[in-house]
Amino acid sequence: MIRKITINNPIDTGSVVKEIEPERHFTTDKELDDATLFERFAADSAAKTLSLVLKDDEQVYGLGETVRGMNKRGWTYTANNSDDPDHTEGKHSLYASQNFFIITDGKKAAGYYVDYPGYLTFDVGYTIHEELRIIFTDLDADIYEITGDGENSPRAIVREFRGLTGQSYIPPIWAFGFGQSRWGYRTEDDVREVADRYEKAGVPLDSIYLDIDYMERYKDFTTDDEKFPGFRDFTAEMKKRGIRLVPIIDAGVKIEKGYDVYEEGVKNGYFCRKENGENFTAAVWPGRVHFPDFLNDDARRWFGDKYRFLLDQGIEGFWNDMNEPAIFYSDEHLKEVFEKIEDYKGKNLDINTFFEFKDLVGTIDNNPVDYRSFYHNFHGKNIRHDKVHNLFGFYMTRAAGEAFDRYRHDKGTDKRYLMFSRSSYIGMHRYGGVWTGDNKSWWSHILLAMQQMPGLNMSGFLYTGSDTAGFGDDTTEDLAMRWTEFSIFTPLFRNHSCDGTRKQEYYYFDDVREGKDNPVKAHTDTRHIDDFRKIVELRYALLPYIYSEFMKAAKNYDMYFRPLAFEYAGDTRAAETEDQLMVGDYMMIAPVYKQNANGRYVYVPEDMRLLRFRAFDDYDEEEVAKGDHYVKAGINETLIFLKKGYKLPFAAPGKNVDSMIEDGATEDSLSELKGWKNLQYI
Ligand code: MIG
Repeated sequence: MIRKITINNPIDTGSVVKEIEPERHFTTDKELDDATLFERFAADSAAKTLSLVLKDDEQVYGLGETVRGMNKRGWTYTANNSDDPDHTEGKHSLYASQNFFIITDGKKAAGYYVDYPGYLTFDVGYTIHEELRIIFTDLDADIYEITGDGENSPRAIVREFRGLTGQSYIPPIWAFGFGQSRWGYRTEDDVREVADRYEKAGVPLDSIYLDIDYMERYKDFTTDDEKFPGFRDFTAEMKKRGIRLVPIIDAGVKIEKGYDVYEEGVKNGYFCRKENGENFTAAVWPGRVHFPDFLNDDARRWFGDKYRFLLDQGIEGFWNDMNEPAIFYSDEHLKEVFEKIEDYKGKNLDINTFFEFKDLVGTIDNNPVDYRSFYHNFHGKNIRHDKVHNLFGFYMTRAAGEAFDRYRHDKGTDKRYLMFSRSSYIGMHRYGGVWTGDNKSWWSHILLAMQQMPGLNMSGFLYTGSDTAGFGDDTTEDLAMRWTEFSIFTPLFRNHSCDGTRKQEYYYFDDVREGKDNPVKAHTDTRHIDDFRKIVELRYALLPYIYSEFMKAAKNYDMYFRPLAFEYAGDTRAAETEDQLMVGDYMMIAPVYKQNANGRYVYVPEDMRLLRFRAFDDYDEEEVAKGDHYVKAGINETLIFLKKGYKLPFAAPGKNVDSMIEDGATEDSLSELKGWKNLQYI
């Protein structure tokens, strides 16, 4: 059952697709403070807080893409989409806000969705271990309680909730293949080299991502004529080789006389404005930019149709970046900072002033002051950005999603396009997936990525994955291999890294061995690209399983990745196991995420069959009984646990996804395990 209450005047975020009458609409503080909401929450309108008492055995799951573990109890999380590349335990928010959580004692569960697009704090037993508090900036919200339809397990709650918010985005099937990316491919030849090297090594590859360098001076919907001359031909050339190019789109539009997107935006009033009516200026990659007002229907339609510039050149997928939106600085704030800096000149900076001075410059990016200084035209009203901050990435991606519908209609096709975004809010899951942003090449971030998956899936984001081998900092070969052994199970499987960090294309590590990029001559003849190839091939062999389970989850409003707690109700060991995942209905994974380890402890929640893969055609298997086991997994070995009696559908890997599909196969047939070449069951 779904119940709804409304407090004061909420903003219609567009996240919910089912109209539900609120059973109560509170319009005065007194009414609210006197009520017990959903028989559980007490309100304190002066503190703008709702709170409830958590029982000792209650766990809290959800809140989407955040730091820390799957059970959120014991920390505060803020809904405040932020471009923060340091995903450490002390943080409170990353790029996304998914304000849906479940409270469960392991048997019964109830879900809560707080539909509120501004800054919101979830204190989940942080201040007081026995209390969950939701602290609002303004007490205007729609709040839903979801208790299940006959069944009240966490998974049943998720399904009911997802019915409320609509079906998840489904990408084209090639988007389940492997994608190579790096911020640093600056020319067509750089991209060709990636394709050549993977081809030479026999590693399957479906896509190569284009980061900001393909554009002319970071201008959206342009291509650089010198570095990428003949973009259309280049796209076709790569497609012929079986590789799709996936360009990035940034949220900010460069201010430049004569640049059509800028000129049109100004002329039609499509940009976000300051209080005085002037267009708001911030600086990001291209220097000064304006932000399209994606919340305004006309502006959204206009920006969305701009994707045609690339669609018409044969592009079939995109990633939307910097859409929190990230702000390097605003002119106003920068000016203030420069003025203040004057005051420090010639001063003897002491314990107080030194840190003041240092912080002054440190606060120019993503500053709350800037987020309060521009406005949207949303549902015909002028709304200050901070009140709807967490919707910006959602509406940018919605712009693209709606435009793809129009494009399909105009072209008379039903072709799907790849779309995923960095920033998100519930509702965006209908238009695209997400990647988990700028993680680091740290072992702890393999675990973080695993722990982020269920929360994202709960709120509808099924097409998701992390930057494999890590985005920031320098990777190592063993980290890349272990991370890949996890990422082959994520629907979005992409190796991506930051400009200036150590390279991490899988062939690179052998280049180092051979003395390239390495002053010391090679010490070994061992080639590891073969191991990487075998792991990537295993992904392709698993595609019938991955794709059919993904499609089942999308169609049934279900989860593809689940915590063990959702599967083994009442099993307290399962509930405490947060470094393993259920993948689809029949599989459990337990990736190794520690350096120099040749195995790991695994909690096996029921008698299972363990497959230990060195390659899709080289594996051993054994029966493992319910209980704790130390399971060996050498650096090139991937562990898969299957429910007993289940036969795993398995295909012969090809050079890309298309090559593994029979002529005439459709999305539906493939979801039903028909139309894969050489399908067998193991
Ligand atoms: O602030 O486009 O998360 O994937 O490589 C950096 C450059 C901007 C952030 C994205 C990252 C991308 C990078 N972008």
